[in-house]
Amino acid sequence: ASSSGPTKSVSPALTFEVLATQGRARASRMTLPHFTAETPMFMPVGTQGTVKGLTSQQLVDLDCHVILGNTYHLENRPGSDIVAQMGGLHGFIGWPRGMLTDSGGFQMVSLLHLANITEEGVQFASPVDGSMMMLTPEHSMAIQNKLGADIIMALDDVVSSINTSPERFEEATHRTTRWIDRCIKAHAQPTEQSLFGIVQGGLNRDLRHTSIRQLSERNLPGYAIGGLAGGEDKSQFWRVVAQCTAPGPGLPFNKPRYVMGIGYPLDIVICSALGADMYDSVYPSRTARFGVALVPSGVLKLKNICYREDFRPLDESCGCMTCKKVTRAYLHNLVGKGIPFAAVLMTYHNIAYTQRLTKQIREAITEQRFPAFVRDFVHKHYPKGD
Ligand code: PRF
Ligand code: ZN
Repeated sequence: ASSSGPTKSVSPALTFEVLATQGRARASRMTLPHFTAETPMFMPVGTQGTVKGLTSQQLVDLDCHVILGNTYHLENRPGSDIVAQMGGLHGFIGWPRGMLTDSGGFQMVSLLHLANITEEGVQFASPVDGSMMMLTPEHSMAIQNKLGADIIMALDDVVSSINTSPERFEEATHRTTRWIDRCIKAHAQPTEQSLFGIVQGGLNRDLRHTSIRQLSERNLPGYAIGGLAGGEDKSQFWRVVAQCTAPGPGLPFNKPRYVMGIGYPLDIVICSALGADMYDSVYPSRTARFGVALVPSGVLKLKNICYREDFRPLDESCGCMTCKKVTRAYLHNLVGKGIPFAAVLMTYHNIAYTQRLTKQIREAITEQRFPAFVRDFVHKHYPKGD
């Protein structure tokens, strides 16, 4: 690997080693307590302890290295104490490989719209009985310690990158730093679980700079880039990621970089070119449930009548269980009738597509042909050049 400075970092519960680079892109190995993952990687989201429609074995078959769980949803029901009694999230859902849990604040703010953020934490009305509850950095750490994921996320003050005042962005950035110190202090198992910090700062260059610097000083096992994927312009989004991954002022080269909430294939390719390593999103699985298949040319909307007598697989070049066994015409029929099995077949294919994409990215970087891979990917996605 060609770079300035160290290419490896060793933390008590995470070893990260950059194996190959091309431009800013890197192919790396990340050793976790439950699995040795390869990056760039995509982590399917299992919000309720399940990637909807798929079994753990299918996720293994699909070569998923790490999946995501959510603090907030599991604390609500069944509660982290019950999960802990079953050996943590790994035991609860029967998943043998890497696991990452998000801290909960973003889910409450983005999904519930009922949250009120103060210095103490994120206050929200319980969706179960409407009573007021407070998620503090300490509480998030206690829950995530009980869930036992390989990687846990700091509680951050997430604000939408659109329709937010500059003052609120500034407050959120500095509060996220104050909260990371509370998270570090409260994290009870640093030798078993790695705490990642989350860079905030919206689309503001100075705030992002401050956040990067303050978090890097904490010398954490890894870092996330948060506050994006909220509907901002692509050019702004890529500029912020590029700032966070820039050699020198950006995040440390020898630590994993996780762009939160990213799942569009094009975003995964571009962010990897910019030097990011990890992504998560409900997009591939959610869009599958809406009858949308990811393919090299973009998407197929299976509800469309044009598939009624289309006897080809979703993607000739895929070879996943779905593509081996069934046709577009069959899926069109199931999707049109709202039959749940359609979601299983479609989700399987979309996760297969996304996992293959990240594998191809890793191989292209390793074999020093990543620029050609990016050109080919973009050309297939936008054949008309627009
Ligand atoms: N913070 C946390 N989780 C997240 C995000 C974030 O900024 C995003 C991006 N908006 C997705 N998931 N904690
Ligand atoms: Zn397929």
